[in-house]
Amino acid sequence: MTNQSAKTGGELLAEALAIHGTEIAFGVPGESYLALLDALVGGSIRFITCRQEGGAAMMADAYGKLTGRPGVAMVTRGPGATNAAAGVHIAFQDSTPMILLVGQVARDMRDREAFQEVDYRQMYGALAKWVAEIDDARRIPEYLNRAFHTATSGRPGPVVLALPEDMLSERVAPPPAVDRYAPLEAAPTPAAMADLHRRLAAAERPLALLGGGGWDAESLARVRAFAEAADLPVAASFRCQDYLDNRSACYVGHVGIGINPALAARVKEADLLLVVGARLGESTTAGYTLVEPPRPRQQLIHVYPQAEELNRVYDADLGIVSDVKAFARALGDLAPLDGSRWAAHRAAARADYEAHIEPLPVPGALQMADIVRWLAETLPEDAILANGAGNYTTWVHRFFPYRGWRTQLAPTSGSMGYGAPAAVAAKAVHPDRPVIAFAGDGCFMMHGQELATAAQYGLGILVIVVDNGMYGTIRMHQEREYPTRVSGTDLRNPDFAALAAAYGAHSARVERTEEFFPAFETAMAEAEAGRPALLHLIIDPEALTPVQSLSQIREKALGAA
Ligand SMILES: Cc1ncc(C[n+]2csc(CCOP(=O)(O)OP(=O)(O)O)c2C)c(N)n1
Ligand SMILES: [Mg+2]
Repeated sequence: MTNQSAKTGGELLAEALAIHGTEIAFGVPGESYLALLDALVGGSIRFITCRQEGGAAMMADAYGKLTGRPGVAMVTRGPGATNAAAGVHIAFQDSTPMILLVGQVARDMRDREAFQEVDYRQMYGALAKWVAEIDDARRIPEYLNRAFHTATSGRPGPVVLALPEDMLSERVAPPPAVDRYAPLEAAPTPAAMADLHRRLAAAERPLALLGGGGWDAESLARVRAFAEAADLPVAASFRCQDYLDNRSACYVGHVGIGINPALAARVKEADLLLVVGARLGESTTAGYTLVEPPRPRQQLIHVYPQAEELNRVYDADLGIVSDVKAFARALGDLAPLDGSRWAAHRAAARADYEAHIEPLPVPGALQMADIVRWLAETLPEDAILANGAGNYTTWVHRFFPYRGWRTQLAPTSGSMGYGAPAAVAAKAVHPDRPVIAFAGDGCFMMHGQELATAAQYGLGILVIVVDNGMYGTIRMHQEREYPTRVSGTDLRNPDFAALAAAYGAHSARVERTEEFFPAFETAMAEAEAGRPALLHLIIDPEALTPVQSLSQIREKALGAA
């Protein structure tokens, strides 16, 4: 190369990522993007080498959730890109800013179905907010500028950029760099806020519901102050339980899977729903029954950062296109509301919530509710709890009072396996905070190999595997729909403690509630010293839900048949 100042596409890409604030990238290497990997050598971006691209993409999602900035994952073409899909889907459904960089075949081989070639625009068309392929290294600053803005503006979400191999290695005269991205913000109009104030002031049984992307701790503190001043009951949408400190007298519970029936009734009977940031998806609305499309019975004020989402499913009485941060600021400017009319309603809803999180005894020697309540008392406030999908999540979601923004990492897409990789990313972002992943025996096997990543980088996470020897959630549905006909849901598991030990993690087997407490203390001491740990909890298969045993679910279904 004669031109000394020329740079490779990989170098320009690494520079652009650094300009936009990327500190960590999660990935699995591939020969399709060697020039990008090369550009990371000696640079400011830390590359965390993962064991499967799904885990890498989930880590990028968790990074995006924790920092509010796009999490970056790097994967190879074909199999790498297809493995990463679950993480991109999570980021889409959770409105998480994320950028997935995918190696691609060389430009002169495109459209021949060359080795591992995939058309990412088609493949990721329905899973990502934006998909593009960068054909010209000189346009990298332009594409990255758009990628960071697209991932963070309006409804945040994942962006996929395909990178032809020869584009990454080509040397070009560096184009002018761009400044660091600054997400754009839509704010509510004064007229909309005045309308909101009028409607709230006239309500008898209002209920606020928080969820979705784009929040930060400061905005949520503003919402909390507004709610507490107005005595307004506030609920969390599915898996957004850490948005409002659950100890606030205004917090009335989780509108998600396993909803408190008393809260479900209150959502239905509310005369005004103030929904901020949440889409009102299937899980939050109990299959579109608590709030019925297209004309809910409740008066609906829907605040959302993207106009297209408003009036898409629900015809709102007042739709407000606004970023949640700007909306939270505007709430602070409203004239005070007199909450005396609904104060008793709020207090009753709060009492229902408090009763609902009291542990209930279940079959067996291991009582998950007691363990989770003990954890809530023992863990510092900033501890981060991650999980994937399965009935084991019910114990955490129901009995753990979340106390701060982003102390919960849980996918609304219900993607199994998310807990362990999310915990790895959380520990990389917040080395000083305790990070605990909950996983089922089924869930852990999906991305549990990222324990090796935790061990490699000295990331002291604790994974709590709740082992009931089955894909419990599906068995539950099976017993409801096809009682006694067990099909495809039994699991014969490895010895999880031995498996963790093989990864270099500290581990222990726990069969009784009282064994958990000392085992936890030892595991956390190991984790604090930078060694990942795993506790293998054996739970009675009968203890399938906090309220109904497996046999009770079966008997009920047989009785109804
Ligand atoms: C990736 C993925 N595959 C399948 C499912 C369907 N699914 C939901 S929960 C579940 C079982 C989870 O089993 P486990 O982790 O052992 O938890 P348990 O329900 O037994 O507590 C399955 C298979 C899913 N949500 N995600
Ligand atoms: Mg299980």
